[in-house]
Amino acid sequence: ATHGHRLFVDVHTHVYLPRYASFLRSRTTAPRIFSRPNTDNADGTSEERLLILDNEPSGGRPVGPQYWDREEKLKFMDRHGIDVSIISSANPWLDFLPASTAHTLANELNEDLETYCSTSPTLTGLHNLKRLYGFGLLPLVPSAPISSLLETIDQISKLPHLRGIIMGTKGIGKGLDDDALEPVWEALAKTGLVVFLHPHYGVDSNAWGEKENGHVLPLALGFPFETTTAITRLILSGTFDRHPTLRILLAHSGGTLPLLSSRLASCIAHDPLVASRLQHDARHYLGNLYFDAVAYGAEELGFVSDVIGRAGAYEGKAGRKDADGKVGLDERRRVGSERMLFGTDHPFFPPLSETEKWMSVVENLDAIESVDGWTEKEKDAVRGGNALKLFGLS
Ligand code: 5CU
Repeated sequence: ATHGHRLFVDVHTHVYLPRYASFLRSRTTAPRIFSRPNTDNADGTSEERLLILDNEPSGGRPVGPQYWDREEKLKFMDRHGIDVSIISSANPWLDFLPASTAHTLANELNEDLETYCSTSPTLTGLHNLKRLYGFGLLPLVPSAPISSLLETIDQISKLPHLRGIIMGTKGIGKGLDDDALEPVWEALAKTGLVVFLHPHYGVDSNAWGEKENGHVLPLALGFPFETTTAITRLILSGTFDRHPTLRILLAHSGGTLPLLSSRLASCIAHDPLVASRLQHDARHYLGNLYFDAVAYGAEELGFVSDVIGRAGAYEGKAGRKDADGKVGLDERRRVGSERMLFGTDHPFFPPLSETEKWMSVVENLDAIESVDGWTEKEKDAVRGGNALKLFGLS
């Protein structure tokens, strides 16, 4: 480790496992990987491109070993001083498959990921840790039998290097607030597996207008809005009242939920259909959640920690408990920072031209370093200590 005894742990870092990449190469419709002549030079070589969605601009994006090769992941980690990564399959996971194929492939990919991690190098020094751990996959596809989801949760919970699952927002077709998923939340709460909630679809692309803006609007806005809607629906379904020990990690610092949680609370309080449904004010539930620190700005991270840190003031529905002597900003930020965790989004957001370090990583590390009110202890925890605790690695 390059930072003394303080470890850097990346909780938001993806892979298309070799078996999944081969599967995508065998497909003729999105999602798929296809070859085409390399447009950068006319030397007759071809390049592989990944098309995740049918309407992606410029025929998808170039892909290479950084998407599947473990050596590339480790090189990236070394280059950025990252000691441990908790890797997850990248979107769109198994969403597009029929239930039985999804079940078989999920089980195979979970075994593959266990091997990928368990045979990774051990960290040198005091820590008896591997450099890679993982989030497994559930066969969350339309009409999946709940029994196949429960079986796969059981499989993952027995694979020692898998510490959670990554999940999109569709559930088995009706979203995460689908009553049919109740046994799944129950099983996840019981196993303690961390659920990494991650977007894929964005929102209705009509919102993006007619100007060509590349990938910017769906990625910068659509992704976080999708996460915001999914987690808000889960909160409204009372899932956290029934399963307060569920551990859900939200991609991209929770999207816009931190900014909108007081508005959400107010809308609930003014809606007779929902007002009596939840045990707590909506702001309370942010204290049940974990947030990656993939927001690219110190002010945003500070704000998110502030909002998480205030969640404890909203137990029950009687309004703010500490309305008279509000807890100070530093204390709220300290409490909130315990639920925030460094991430990179590798191999997405590669630099447009060759650089030693990736701007996307440097920006996220600089942001953590510069949050007002976070002490060195809190910054260290966000860079790694919180992840070691959450994933049972300390
Ligand atoms: O750049 C992108 O499209 C993505 C993506 O698809 N998935 C992700 O996790 N980050 C960025």
